[in-house]
Amino acid sequence: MAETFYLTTAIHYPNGKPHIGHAYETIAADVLARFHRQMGRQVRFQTGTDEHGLKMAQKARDLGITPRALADEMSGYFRDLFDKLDISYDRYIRTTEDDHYRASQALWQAMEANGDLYLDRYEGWYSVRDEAFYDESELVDGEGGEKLSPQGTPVEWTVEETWFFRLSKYAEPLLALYRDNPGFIRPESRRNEVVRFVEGGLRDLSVSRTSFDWGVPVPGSPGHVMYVWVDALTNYLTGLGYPDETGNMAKFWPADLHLIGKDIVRFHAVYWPAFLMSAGIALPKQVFGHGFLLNRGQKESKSLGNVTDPSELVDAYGVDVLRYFLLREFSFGQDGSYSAEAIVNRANSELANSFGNLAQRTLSQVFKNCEGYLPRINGHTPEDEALFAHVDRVIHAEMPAAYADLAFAQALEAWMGAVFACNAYIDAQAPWALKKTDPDRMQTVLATLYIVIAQLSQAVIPVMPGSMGKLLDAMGIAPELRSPEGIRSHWYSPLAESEYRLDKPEGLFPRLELPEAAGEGAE
Ligand code: ME8
Repeated sequence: MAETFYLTTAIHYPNGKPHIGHAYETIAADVLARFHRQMGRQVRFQTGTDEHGLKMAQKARDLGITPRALADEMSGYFRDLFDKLDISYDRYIRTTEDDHYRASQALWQAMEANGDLYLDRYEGWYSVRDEAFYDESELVDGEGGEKLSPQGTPVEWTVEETWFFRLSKYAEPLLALYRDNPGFIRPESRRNEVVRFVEGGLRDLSVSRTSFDWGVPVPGSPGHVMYVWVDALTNYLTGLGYPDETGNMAKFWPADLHLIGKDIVRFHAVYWPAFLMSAGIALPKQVFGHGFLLNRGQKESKSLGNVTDPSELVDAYGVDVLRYFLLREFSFGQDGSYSAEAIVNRANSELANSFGNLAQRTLSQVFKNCEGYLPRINGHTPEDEALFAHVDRVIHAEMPAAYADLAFAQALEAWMGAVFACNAYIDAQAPWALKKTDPDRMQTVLATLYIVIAQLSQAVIPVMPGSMGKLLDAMGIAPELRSPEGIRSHWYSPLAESEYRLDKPEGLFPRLELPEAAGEGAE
């Protein structure tokens, strides 16, 4: 049976429309999902929306609509965006779905059966924006002397009767988990933060609310709804059919990767494994906290209102340009700042001028000088062999290792290096000049380029599925050859012998112009 790979993004709060951070995270997850599928793994990829909690309830109240109506409307925008971004999810989960109520209540009951839930009075600080409880010692002073959460969001004093989860009991088991599985939290800097936090000691966690009713009801405790993070985290199990332990649960759990942003690492690397330990469920293998995207150095957030609609970026630059840019420009674990200029420069220099031009020059020479028939190979020179060796190393060793490690920028840098090598080769070999002097050699040079272009296209399908699919279609390369193994096989000669004929090649990546409003924002 094929190896499985289960990966998830965070589920997004649909209290507003999606922003660039949502697009970034989901694109990265999609690239991984597509990469692992290409490697022959059976992948399950889940994303969706996190629809309960006080933040949703308050936003709906402000708008004068029900939280469900708000969730229905906004969740649709997320789903539409993900379709537009070519996200190949297997399940789009909404936490207001029936199966999610069942799963959350089952997890609750399992924690209760283990003696980890008790009723008490909560008094402390709560941030609605973060949907998080904070200790007094964690708070910072705002400019006006008011108290703020460590994320800089407002906090309010809350007094309620609530259920508590015995988180304190799990400090030692969690530290053992981090010690025994150094890869459990990545990158390293986030792991260190979490270890320090847990070493400082854990207090029991308030896990239900009585002051509002927009949530999953606590089983057997009328008036209590679950703290939104309890049900939110459970989504990763819901999507596999929990509490039914057979089927997809047996096949895909534990998750291979929870891909999330750096602000919610604590929930995934502390609370979530503690809940699972309590319920006797295996732990996910890895939590990766990626960096934040800034718009010209400024934080973008729904609550601050300086949000760029990612859907407009797709309209302006194209979906594959945006996918490529986001993964190429920033080192994945770190923060990054984007702008219209950065997108246009990257797209023009690397996609239009380097790769696009390489493909266009090669295919149009095949079209014109060989009447569209694939050129014949008449013995390779050491220069051809050196190019093959470079491209092989990049696409069979460097890129897969980098993708698997979530080092997307590194994978694409290696790819660009190979594209440069191809451009240097075409300039040095000058096939256009060989047409008259040595047509056999011209054929070999174009055939060599045809092969490496196909390989390089295959290697970036996870990042640019639409454009690379189009290019490989035009080149006559069958879908079953579009994997590292497939493209390694001897497909060229059979294709050339099949008398396959190229159509007039179309440019893949048009040169982009800066929008009129350049300098004033990326919108
Ligand atoms: O946190 N750059 O939802 P959310 C990059 N519902 N990533 C960003 C970002 C930015 N500027 N802003 C946010 C939640 N993110 C919870 C998650 S999971 C069981 C529940 C990331 O809509 C953020 O870190 O506020 C998170 O991973 C995701 O977008 C959704 O954020």
